[in-house]
Amino acid sequence: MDTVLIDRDLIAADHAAHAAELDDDFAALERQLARRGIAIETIVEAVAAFEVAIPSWGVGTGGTRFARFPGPGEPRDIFDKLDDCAVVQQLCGATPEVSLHIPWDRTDDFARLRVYAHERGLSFAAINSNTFQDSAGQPLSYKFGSLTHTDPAVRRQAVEHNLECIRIGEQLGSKALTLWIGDGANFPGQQHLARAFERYLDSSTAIYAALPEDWNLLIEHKLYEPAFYATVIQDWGSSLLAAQALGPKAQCLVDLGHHAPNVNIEMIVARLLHAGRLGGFHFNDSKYGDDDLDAGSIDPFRLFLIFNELIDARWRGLPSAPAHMLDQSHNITDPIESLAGSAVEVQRAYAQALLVDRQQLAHWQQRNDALRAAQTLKRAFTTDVQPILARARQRKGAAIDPVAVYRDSGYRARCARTRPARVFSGGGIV
Ligand code: RM4
Ligand code: MN
Ligand code: MN
Repeated sequence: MDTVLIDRDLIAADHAAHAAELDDDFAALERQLARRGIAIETIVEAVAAFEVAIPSWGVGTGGTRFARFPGPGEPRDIFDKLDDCAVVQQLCGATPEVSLHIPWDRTDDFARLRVYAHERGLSFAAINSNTFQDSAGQPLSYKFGSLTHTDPAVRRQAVEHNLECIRIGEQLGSKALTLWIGDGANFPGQQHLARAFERYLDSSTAIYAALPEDWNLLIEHKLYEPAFYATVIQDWGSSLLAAQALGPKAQCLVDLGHHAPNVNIEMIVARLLHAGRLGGFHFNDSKYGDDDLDAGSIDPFRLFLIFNELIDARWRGLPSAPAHMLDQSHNITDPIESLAGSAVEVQRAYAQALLVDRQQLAHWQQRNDALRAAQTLKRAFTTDVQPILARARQRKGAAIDPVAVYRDSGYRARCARTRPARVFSGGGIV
């Protein structure tokens, strides 16, 4: 990594300021875990190896349907966005990959972009196509759908866009295309529900056929929005049916925010693991209808329960390595702070899940001891793993206190000087 955006001296100062306190807390946790038969070092190593990709659109300030309140020094293009992503990575050490969105991140020189990323210690995760908006110069509109549109010419255009995304992804070194469409209906009767799904299968078959050998197609479901009555790929059932129809490279992607409140997402994860089709996650949190709040900010227990299923599957020897990505929109915080914080929250859930005494859990489950089984899970969830997370960051040269280092760095103020504000009005999804 040649380009350093946060002064290394600041990180050294952060380590010096927090080392003694961290050593103390770490030693206490080490003793506690040793009593439980857990070697803390194995957990630190696992956490240090854990990565979660950043969505390029996550470093811009988001908005709601009602308004967007731009922050200072917002990234102007994908090069600026990569700078911001590199800062997140420097702070938390867990986010070396970036997921692009085309056309939002279009540039005329993707080879240069790859080098630019590499110089900042970054590489590229799944590439995302976008057929939920019209872009300048596009001949046909997606107002009434894209891959499932009633007009075959629109479907062709949408397929062609996805093929172009694959070509771009190949130049960048991506290994997956994420397919999320906004297609659906606002009125009962507007769309033939069965035929729309058939058209989806037809269009996605053409995309699947163009996938390079070592690529995956990640199919992302979402229950509603922008379509408010019916979404073509509405749920994990539709997603799984499509993946199974397409072939082994087609996998389901679970965006946590794309479910109705109270849906048992860990159960969905268990089912997709069973089917061998869990391809990846978009981590975020939600309370009502929003799908892009910071991971772990509302319901950290749910995040833990999802990781519990993943670790359990690993424990049982199921082959599965789902891609991890954040997918958030930051309306009122500095996106860099939110992303670094969210990466840590995802790591926290992972570390807690690694602490579950699975032998004991299996024992209580077998005896139908509901209370003891629940307590076994809760014991792992309520363990304060902060010293483990901080130790992993310290060892990787990231910050022990990422937000403090970031604020001391003055990075945003520097950006505000070099990136002139653009004038916006109205709302915006990201
Ligand atoms: C969608 C979905 C996709 C994301 C877009 C911006 O709700 O989560 O993954 O690419 O938003
Ligand atoms: Mn998503
Ligand atoms: Mn979403």
